[in-house]
Amino acid sequence: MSIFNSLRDRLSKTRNNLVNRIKETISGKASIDSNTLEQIEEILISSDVGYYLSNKIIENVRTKMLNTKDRTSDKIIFDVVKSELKKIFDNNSTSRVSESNNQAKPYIILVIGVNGAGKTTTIGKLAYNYKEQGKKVLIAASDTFRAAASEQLEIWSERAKADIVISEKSVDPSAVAYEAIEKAHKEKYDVLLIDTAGRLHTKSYLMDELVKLNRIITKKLNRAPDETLLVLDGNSGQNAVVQSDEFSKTALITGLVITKLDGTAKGGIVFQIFEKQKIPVKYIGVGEDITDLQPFNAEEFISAIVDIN
Ligand SMILES: Nc1nc2c(ncn2[C@@H]2O[C@H](COP(=O)(O)OP(=O)(O)OP(=O)(O)O)[C@@H](O)[C@H]2O)c(=O)[nH]1
Ligand SMILES: [Mg+2]
Repeated sequence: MSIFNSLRDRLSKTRNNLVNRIKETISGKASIDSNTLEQIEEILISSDVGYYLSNKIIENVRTKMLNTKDRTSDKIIFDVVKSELKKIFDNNSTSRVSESNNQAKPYIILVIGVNGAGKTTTIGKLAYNYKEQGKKVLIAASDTFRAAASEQLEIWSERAKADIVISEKSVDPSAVAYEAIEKAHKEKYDVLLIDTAGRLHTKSYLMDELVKLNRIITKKLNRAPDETLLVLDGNSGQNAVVQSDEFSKTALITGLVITKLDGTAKGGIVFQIFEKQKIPVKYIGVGEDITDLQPFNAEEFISAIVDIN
């Protein structure tokens, strides 16, 4: 199965919600009227594209449809929706985040987010991807907060055949990260992935801990982490937008990972988050297995959820 087909398959809940429902809405209509466009707008909103973007897309569809003779063809509607969705990512020039430092060695990736978003799973998948590329990979268990966190991460490190630093004695996440950076330098690792505890932005002591972790890493490295990935659960709707706002106040996020897109009909959240934050979506999680992380490609993603053939 090609990557494209498998992506389409994994995103089928969002796809069915969009494609099937839009088709049903158009089907049998002699012309596309305002009422129909409103219904399509509702469908976009129900996929979590968001009110603002859905409205903007439909207004553009309306303008383009006015100039089109054949207003009943599915294809025209889908083409316009598709090109409007693409525009969201094309307007990338306002991105406020500098490119991550790809050349650094060890390349340090800090993974943050709220409880249960999929941080540890994403680290396992990333470790596996890097190992597949022939890199030497180390993982740091800086989630010292949750009792079973290290064991869970250890299982992932074994699956990925990556090494791991777990501190027996320290409960300080910064100390674990420090130790892992020393080891990564000494033993010439290519990549170091740092797992962190889930934290709600409302818990200020945990946010302070994240600030400290960043400070210690930056001091030890003489540079900021090369990548700070914020992991967002694709099912969490508006909360994901709030989380990206709040975490941005504490850390310089260089990329987003949006997980669990296989289990939701609301994959449109990807557009809404990008539109609001202008932080690049680097990866998407499309399942629970080690191979279920894909680099995000806007064009492929959009094709997978709205192409009708
Ligand atoms: N279907 C699906 N499940 C996922 C995906 N990513 C993570 N999960 C599941 O989400 C649950 C939570 O994942 P974790 O990786 O433990 O999340 P976490 O952010 O590390 O959680 P805490 O450490 O408790 O904050 C697990 O059951 C994972 O299997 C995904 O892309 N698709
Ligand atoms: Mg975890």
